[in-house]
Amino acid sequence: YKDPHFRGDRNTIVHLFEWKWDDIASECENFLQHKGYAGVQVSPPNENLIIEGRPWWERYQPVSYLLITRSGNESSFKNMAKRCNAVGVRIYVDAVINHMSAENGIGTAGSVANATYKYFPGVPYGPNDFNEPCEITNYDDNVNARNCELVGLKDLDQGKQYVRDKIVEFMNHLIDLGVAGFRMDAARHIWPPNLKEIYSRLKNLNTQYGFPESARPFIYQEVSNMDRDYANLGTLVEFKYGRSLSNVFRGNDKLKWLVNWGPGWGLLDGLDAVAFIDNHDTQREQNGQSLTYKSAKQYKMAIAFMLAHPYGTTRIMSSYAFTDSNKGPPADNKGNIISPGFNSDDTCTNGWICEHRWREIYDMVEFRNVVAGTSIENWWSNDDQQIAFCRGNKGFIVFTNWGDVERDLQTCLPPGIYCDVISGKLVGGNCTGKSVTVKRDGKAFIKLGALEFNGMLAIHAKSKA
Ligand code: LAG
Ligand code: CA
Repeated sequence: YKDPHFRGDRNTIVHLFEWKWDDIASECENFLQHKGYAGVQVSPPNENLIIEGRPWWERYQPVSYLLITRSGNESSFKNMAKRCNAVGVRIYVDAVINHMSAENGIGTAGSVANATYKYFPGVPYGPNDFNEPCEITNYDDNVNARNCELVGLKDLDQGKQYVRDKIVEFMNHLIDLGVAGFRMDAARHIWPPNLKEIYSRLKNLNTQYGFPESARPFIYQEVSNMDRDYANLGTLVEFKYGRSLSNVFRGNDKLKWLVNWGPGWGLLDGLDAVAFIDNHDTQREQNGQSLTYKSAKQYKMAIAFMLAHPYGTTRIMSSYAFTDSNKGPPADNKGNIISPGFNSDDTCTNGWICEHRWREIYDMVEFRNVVAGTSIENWWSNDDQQIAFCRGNKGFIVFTNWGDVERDLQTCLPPGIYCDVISGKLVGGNCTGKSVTVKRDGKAFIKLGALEFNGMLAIHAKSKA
């Protein structure tokens, strides 16, 4: 359950938050495959409660397991999985199985949600399929956190065979349709032995979509405190990763201390972790600790560091613009989601931010592919806010968060002229941005000013002029 089944040396899952399935299919074909992205995390695909004003969080209020939402229906989902897999991009589903909706109403497929009496005929679930009502008041108390209602959401009893059967049926249906794995929403609120049984009954990934025989789905669980009981079952999203790294790139800590980034900073083992800077929740936190697209320079540095560093399975957030934290995706007055449009420089229009289309970010996804399998060598720091390191003899990166870098540094690369992939790129043998001349001893004179547009410089084996 810990292998994401990426194709080749590709890396990184991009969370295309609230995107429509048809748009994701096109994005796999037109953009993601060419930039080396390995997978897409999609918003919950099953029917959710329609909530007044259409906040994004209505998708975390399930009404049934029918695959009909504002993102599309089952046939568009199937088409997306087929087209993305065909170009080597995997699909990971956000699986909301801890609970059903908190309120009464109608779902996106027209099913009734009777939360008061706990009838969800679209599944169907009835009152006996839920835990006794109580409110979660102590996240550190396993019984309270797992058997009570998370913000009032009706809490399913995964201890019941019937409930597990319905969940397994739902997830296996998605495996049939070609998905590679699941983000387990609210996993911390589900008993590990019940999750274990659910995972064990999942089918192997569908070989028709290019997965190897006996491939188990990739599982990454939303657990905010590190808990071995969950890490034994699959991987975990590592919340500390983005918070600590954001703190560093905000200037509250020194870059030099990143020398032992990883378990040395209290993080999980990299093989157990999905690493990310921000997600759809943390980017909405009041006085949040995580950098987001709103602090672009610092944010791009944190992401560049994440992608340059070998730790973890990496995930990039791809957002739409918001100030009101409840605001749903760009939509017309009937509530239909408006597709992103694209500018000539690859960035998005129509209210979509599309961090994954920012040049510095996708160029670092390529960097990570090029250096796959190598380790960090020749770590350098000025003992303060400037660092540099090599990835084997394939890549080299420099950061400054304070003061100008103007000195010779060891790049570990074979001699030659390389294009910096942050300030520009290699086009027809020439660099559109800075170039770096690596001398015979592997050293190069590096110039990177603290006030430049970007706070990093990166070269690699495939950016040689
Ligand atoms: C998650 N991870 O474990 C999601 O990442 C997170 O976004 C989900 O909460 C949560 N678990 C439950 O799936 C989101 C919003 C909540 C929202 C909830 C249900 O962050 O704010 O709650 O989805 O839609 C909302 C209201 C609450 C209200 C509740 C029930 O904000 O005030 O009590 O609905 O009506
Ligand atoms: Ca629960």
